Amino acid sequence: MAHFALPSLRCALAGMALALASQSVLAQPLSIENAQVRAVPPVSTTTAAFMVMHNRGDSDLAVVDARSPAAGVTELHNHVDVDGVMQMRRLTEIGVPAGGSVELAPGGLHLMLIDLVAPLHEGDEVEVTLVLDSGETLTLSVPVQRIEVMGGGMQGHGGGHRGH
Ligand SMILES: [Cu+2]
Repeated sequence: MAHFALPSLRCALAGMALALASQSVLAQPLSIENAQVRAVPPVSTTTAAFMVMHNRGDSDLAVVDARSPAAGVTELHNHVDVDGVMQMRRLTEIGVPAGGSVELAPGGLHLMLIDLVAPLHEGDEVEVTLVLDSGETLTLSVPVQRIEVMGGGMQGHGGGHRGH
């Protein structure tokens, strides 16, 4: 009988471990959902990462820097409409209000991965570390995914850096 009881005990333990893991994430004010890195052709030396940032804390926070071993430089970016032309702008921080969330999505806020050290393939995992204004860091393993282009806004994205 003990043999049959074991698997469910293991399940319970795994469940507890999961609960503990998510609790430690919650102890950190910032939690990340839906993170993804855009799959790009091998010739491309830049790509972008998107995600939803939730601030579970009681005070506003800001992501002030990001880095990744997959890229020489990682920057915080936004798209702005300048006289009808979408341009990318580097930001010094991305603020996340207390109890609120901010979405990094194609055509808007994103993390820019510049000078990729190697081609990224769909299905790869890219390590991305976010640096908060508190000095805390949060390291994520972000899957590389094909991201459909919605509308023409993203057309200028890849060319943005090359075009300057
Ligand atoms: Cu960008």
